[in-house]
Amino acid sequence: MSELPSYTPPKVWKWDSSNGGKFANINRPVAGATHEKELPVGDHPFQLYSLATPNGVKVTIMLEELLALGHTEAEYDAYLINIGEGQQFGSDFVAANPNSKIPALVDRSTATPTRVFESGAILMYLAEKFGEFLPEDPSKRAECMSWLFWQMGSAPYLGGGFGHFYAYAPMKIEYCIDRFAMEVKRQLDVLDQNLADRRFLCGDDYNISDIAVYPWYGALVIHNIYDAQEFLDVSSYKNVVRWAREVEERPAVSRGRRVNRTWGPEELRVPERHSATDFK
Ligand SMILES: N[C@@H](CCC(=O)N[C@@H](CS)C(=O)NCC(=O)O)C(=O)O
Repeated sequence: MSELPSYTPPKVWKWDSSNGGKFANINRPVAGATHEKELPVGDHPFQLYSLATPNGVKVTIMLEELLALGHTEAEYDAYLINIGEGQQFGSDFVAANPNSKIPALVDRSTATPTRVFESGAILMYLAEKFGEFLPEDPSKRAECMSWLFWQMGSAPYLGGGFGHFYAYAPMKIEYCIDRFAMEVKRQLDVLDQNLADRRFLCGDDYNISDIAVYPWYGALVIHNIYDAQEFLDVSSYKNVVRWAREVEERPAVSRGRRVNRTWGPEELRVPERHSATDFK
């Protein structure tokens, strides 16, 4: 291994806002709103404030799946939150999610509006509300919860760890890239072994754990996120590739991936979604 840049931490850490990282202009070591900003509210029961990142599309896929099953009460307005411009620190957004990260959902069909933040909590909330994509049998439900929470715990190693140091950090640090590449490959192997004799993550039925895992690890193996397909040899995880392709073929998944998207081919972007006709 090449020699590591040396750094002796001071007694008390101090914030250097100009550290050169891709997100240096938006990340701060404190929480809370930076400015007053009202959020728009549409006519539908659900108001989603989000962006088509992996955490964002989990929710739009779920809402599109519910609508595809005929749950018209799952209709939603999806508004764009541009995290690169710091819109997650506006006052109304922080009221919806004190953690200042997309996605944030507000259910206005309840007696008083119900806010839900954290994509895993949003998936569970919607699954329980509509009685879909979450098995009722306690053992099957436990398996579904286990993979859902596996995703919540694992993906930060992929995005915040590997992706950050491989694609975004201002310098390539071998120690960091090695550490997180090893962990991400281990996670891919966990998925690959699980999917060796299962069609979906929990068996024969597609559920919220597939909806949570697909936008991260599915995108990693079939969409070259972080430009790391070759580096991580993702095609060797054949069961993950097969599963990701099957999930991606679902019409609700292709619609969900387009909502709040502001990059990629123009014809696939749906920056705001208010009705099914927005996909035309
Ligand atoms: N654990 C959260 C993570 C959400 C998250 O990290 N969102 C990112 C985009 S994928 C974000 O809003 N980042 C803005 C920021 O860090 O300021 C969830 O699953 O909802």
